[in-house]
Order: sequence, then structure tokens, then C-alpha cells
Amino acid sequence: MTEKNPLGSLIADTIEAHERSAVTTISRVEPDGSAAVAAIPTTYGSSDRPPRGDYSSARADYVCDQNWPGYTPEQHDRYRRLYADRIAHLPGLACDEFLDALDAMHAADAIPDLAKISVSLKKATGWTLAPVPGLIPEDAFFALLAARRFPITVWLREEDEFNYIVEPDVFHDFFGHVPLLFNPIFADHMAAFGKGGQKAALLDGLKYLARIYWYTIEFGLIDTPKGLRIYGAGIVSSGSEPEHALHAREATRVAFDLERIMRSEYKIDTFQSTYFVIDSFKQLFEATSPDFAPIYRRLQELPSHPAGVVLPGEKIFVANLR
Ligand code: HBI
Ligand code: FE
Repeated sequence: MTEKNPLGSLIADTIEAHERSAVTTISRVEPDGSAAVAAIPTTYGSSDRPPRGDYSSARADYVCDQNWPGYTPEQHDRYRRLYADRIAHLPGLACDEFLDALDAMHAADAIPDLAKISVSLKKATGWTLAPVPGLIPEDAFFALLAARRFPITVWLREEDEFNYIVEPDVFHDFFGHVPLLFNPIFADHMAAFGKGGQKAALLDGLKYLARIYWYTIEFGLIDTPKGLRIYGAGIVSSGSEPEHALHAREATRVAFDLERIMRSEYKIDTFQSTYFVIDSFKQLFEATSPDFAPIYRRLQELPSHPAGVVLPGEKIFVANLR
């Protein structure tokens, strides 16, 4: 199955740490020398501060406990309002695959108990949800995906982050990513991404693979018969970025191109200035199925493009502008 899957034949390329090289500190070391608990990613992405979250409670694979009874009524209420707000806005903005998957999920009323949702998700596609303290390093992230475990941050954003947040919280991770994990084809693609990440880590290609993840799974657009739509989890979970992604004149929408994306840097703490548009999920899954090892080798000799540049001759989508 892996061999047929997107990224499935990648079990042999690498990432150097990525522009968000996670500098880590080991929190505690066991007598046998192994780290007993997760290292804290002290710098992550282009952000100056360490990720939010209690890393002391995480195990070496970054998985922690959710402590669902610990959420306050106020937090459940905020989650409920976030969910209702996004549901109300997304028709006409998100693609049908996402909206259909969302409809089937029934997790609108309170912060989900991840163990409970894992039972139904496991039945549907073999995935479970793994509670984590917050952002985790790429290698740990992809290792969980390879095991069909999706990391879900346990904390919820504050009220002043209702429309936009710079790092993943439980609402982004759950609302943005879990619906499509109920879709069997998408679910296999995500697991293949995990395997591809493990392979990339050996080939100094993780930086390139993380960019593909960023510009598709997190911030991807899709060209549909109804017009441009969003499917990336970072956009669908945001209150303000969908309009920007689809309609803002300042944003550029470029036709999907695997190597172009691999060479494109990104920023994690602002609206994106460049989005990449797939024609169909089939296009994405097929484009990510070859062996990336030779591509990584070639790209290591080439400069990267700063976030937001538009290259000569590039196919730009101009529909939908307001
Ligand atoms: N950690 N918790 C968490 N959630 C993410 O979405 C996430 C992460 N670490 C790395 C990461 N995403 C991205 O860098 C992907 O590009 C791999
Ligand atoms: Fe995400």
C-alpha cells in the first residue's frame, strides 16, 4: 500500500533542519542516557519566542495527556463559538471535500475528547489522535503521521486570538485537520507524508518536504468548477485568512508546481503572501508519489525563493479578486 501511495516511495531522502530549525533542550536524562521527556523546541519557525505549551508533561515522542476534564466551561464555550463562526463562513470558501467531511464529524459542541474521537476515526481510516503540548519538531511530527497518529495540541487559544493565531492550538489542529482524516484517500496521503518525512530526514530533504506540507496541507487552494476554494487547514481554521487567500489583491495564487514549492520559503506568523493552487486532489497525490531523493539532491545546489516572490512566466490565478 505504501508503495502506491503519494510520498510512499520516499523512504530515503533528507531534511536539514528547515528554516524553522528546532533548537532543542533535553529536559531530563535517564540513567541510561535516553531522554525521558520531550525536548522543548526553543526556537521554532520565524518566531522569536518558544512555542506555548507544557513540554514537561510530554514523553520523548512528544505525546502527552489531554486532561479533558481540565478544560473550563469558558474554554468549551470559546471552542463552540469558534466552530459555529467557521461553519457559518466556510460555505462558498472551502472545497466540498472539506465541507462534506466536516458535516460528518459532529464535534461542534465542546472541545473534543481526543480518545473518544479516536475510536470513530480509527474505524473510519485507521488513524488516532495523539495529544501534544504544542508545536513539535518536524522529525517527531512526521514520525507520528507515519504511525497514523495525528498530533493535536491540547491548549486552546485566548479570546483575542479568535480570528487568527500564529501557532497551532486544539481548534486549529482539530477543526483544520481532522475532518479530512475521515476521508480514506486523504488519510492515506497523510500517512504517506509521514513516511516521506522519515525518508527525507535521512536525505537532508526535510526542509523541502515541510514546504510541500505547508503550502498544501496547511495553506493549499484548489481550483474547482465552482471557483477557487480553500482546503488547507491553516486557512479553514482561521476567521480572517480565507477571504485574504481567495480574494485579496495583495496575495498571489500560483499554479501548483512541486519543485517551485520545494524551493519556496514561508513565514508562519503572518497571512501568506503566496498560495499554490491544485487542480484536484488527484493532482496533488500523483505529484507527491515519485521518489524525491533525486529532487532533493538537485535542489540542494539551488537557492531558495524568499516567501512571496513571483517568478517570471508563472501561471497566476486572477479569478475571484475583490
Ligand atoms: N507540530 N503540533 C504541531 N502541529 C503542526 O502542524 C506541526 C508541528 N510541527 C511541525 C509542523 N507542523 C510543520 O513544520 C510541518 O511542516 C511538518
Ligand atoms: Fe496544521
